[in-house]
Amino acid sequence: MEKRVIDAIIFDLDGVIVSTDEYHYKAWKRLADEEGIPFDREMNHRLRGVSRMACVNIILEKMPDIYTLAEKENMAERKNRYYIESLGNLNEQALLPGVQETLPLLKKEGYQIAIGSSSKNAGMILEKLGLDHTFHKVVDGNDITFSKPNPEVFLKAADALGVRPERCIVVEDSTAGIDAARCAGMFAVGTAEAQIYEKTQIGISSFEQIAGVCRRLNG
Ligand code: B16
Ligand code: MG
Repeated sequence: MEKRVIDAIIFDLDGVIVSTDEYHYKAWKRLADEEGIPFDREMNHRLRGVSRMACVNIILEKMPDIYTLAEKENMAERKNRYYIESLGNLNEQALLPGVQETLPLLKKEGYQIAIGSSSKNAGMILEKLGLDHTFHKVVDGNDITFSKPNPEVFLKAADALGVRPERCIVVEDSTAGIDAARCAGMFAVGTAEAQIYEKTQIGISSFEQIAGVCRRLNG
């Protein structure tokens, strides 16, 4: 493995910290079924990490001229309503395995930790999970102009932490997020389906492995 000095770890939110990726899927599925638009889990993979409106455009890519911009915006707003409804009972039980134990450990080892999420709901989700004071910085969909695969969210997180991009690790479950991390010059760690993505530099199968990756990189 290449050697780097790592000072900070930037985590994606949906699908890395918390299982809200499944809630996103169910909200899009409900909308698509109501509209009679074909939608399955395979298409859902392409929605990971990208903004709400970009998701609408992916879902409608085989019928680009059927819906007006206003109708598309309405679909995005409806999906968000379904999504927020489904988050009603969200609590720490939705945290992905290993998160609760590993985050304090990384902080204890001296790493800066941040969230770099495309979601505009990130603040509310972190609050429900009791993680609103855990990360040193949170950069989300409200802070950026371009969503992943654009590197903006991760570059802003590194800047907020005061850490150079090459000293950051990004942990991501989406290919768009891995592309964004590489474009930012950061070290890209992939979980879930991003474990086997060609641009992922290390794939991990459990969250606890992040501490080991940092130690190995720091030599
Ligand atoms: P919202 P992440 C992303 O979050 C999700 O992966 C993606 O599926 C979603 O469309 C995007 O946030 C926007 O979310 O509609 O809540 O603003 O994975 O970057 O944490
Ligand atoms: Mg994600």
